Amino acid sequence: MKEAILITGGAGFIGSHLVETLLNKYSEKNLIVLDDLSTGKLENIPKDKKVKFIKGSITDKNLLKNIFNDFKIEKVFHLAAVASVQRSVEEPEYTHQVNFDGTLYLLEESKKHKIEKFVFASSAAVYGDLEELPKRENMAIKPLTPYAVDKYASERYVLNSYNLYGLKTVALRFFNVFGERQDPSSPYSGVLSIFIDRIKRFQNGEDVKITIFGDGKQTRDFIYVKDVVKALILVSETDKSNGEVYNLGLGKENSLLDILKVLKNLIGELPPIEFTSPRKGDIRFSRADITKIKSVGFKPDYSLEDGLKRLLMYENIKLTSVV
Ligand code: NAD
Ligand code: UD2
Repeated sequence: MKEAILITGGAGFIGSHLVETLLNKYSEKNLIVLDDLSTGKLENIPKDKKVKFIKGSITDKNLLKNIFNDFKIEKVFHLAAVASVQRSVEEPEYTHQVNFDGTLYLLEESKKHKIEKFVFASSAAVYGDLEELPKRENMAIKPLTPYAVDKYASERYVLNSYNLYGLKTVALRFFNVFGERQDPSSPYSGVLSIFIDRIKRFQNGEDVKITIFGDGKQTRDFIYVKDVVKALILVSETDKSNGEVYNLGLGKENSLLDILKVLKNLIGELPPIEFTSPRKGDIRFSRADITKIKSVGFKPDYSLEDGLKRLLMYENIKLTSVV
């Protein structure tokens, strides 16, 4: 039987970067990408004979059974999800099936087949709008949306599987991830993907604006996607992480105004900026305490500015100076 690593959601933004890195790192392993292409794209998946793409849903129990019977799955990186909070509010039942039931089905197969490690993509959304900063893993949580509730419940099932059944598991609470291939097409897409899209269109002569909801002083802990991949692989390789949850950000706060300043320095002229009312339920400040993940050896490679430069170059956006 062929040994393989299963990446759910591998056609998506973060998952596709993970597949790319795993392909370079474990050149002898087969990589199985399970994705229903609901938001992911086929062209995101690297073309390589070691990568097998299966189009299907994590809610399809028979499909999961077949995958685990056909391959010797060693590790699971579980990233497939309804990743849009807005969609979770509009479609809570569907979201629950994917974001919760799907996780449970994958855990069941993983347990049955005694895999080596199960890595789960959770979210800083579990903290909700509690004000205390920085966020530590052992702080109170306040999941305010179906998305956040299902992420938290999944997280607990994932972590309890280690204590109850000895399945080696770990969960990471991603803060605000940005980078190449993040889809800017929805108003609820990651703010940096939207800013970069507007800059690109502005440089192409389109009449576009950057919209800021509120005063722009709200902060987020942005982390570049390659550092997210680095952390996912790191926690998958150490037994110290078994049954543990970790925040994943840079541990730094940047306001939208700070970021626009950085972008202006890199690019020169920005599109006009329009300030409008804050979004309902918007969180004012956010920052991760990353002491815990650092204690297992995580060290980010990219500052916010490094990540932004790479993203701008990928998008062929003209920079003012050679960087
Ligand atoms: P994404 O939408 O690009 O990726 C999700 C992938 O899952 C897509 O390829 C989609 O087609 C796939 N998928 C959805 N439903 C599925 C199903 N039923 N069966 C199989 N595949 C399915 O989003 P992303 O930003 O890459 O997010 C990846 C993970 O990280 C998600 O679990 C998300 O909740 C989590 N996360 C992301 C961020 C962020 O800032 N991007 C923050 C916190 C948590
Ligand atoms: C993130 C997640 C969201 C949920 C939430 C929980 C992303 C893309 N979103 O929302 O799914 O988990 O955390 O806390 O990861 N903004 C603008 N202009 C724009 C777009 C956004 O000003 O064109 C603002 C927005 O109002 C917010 C900030 O930028 O204050 C960041 O917005 P976001 O949607 O990228 O991320 P966030 O943290 O609100």
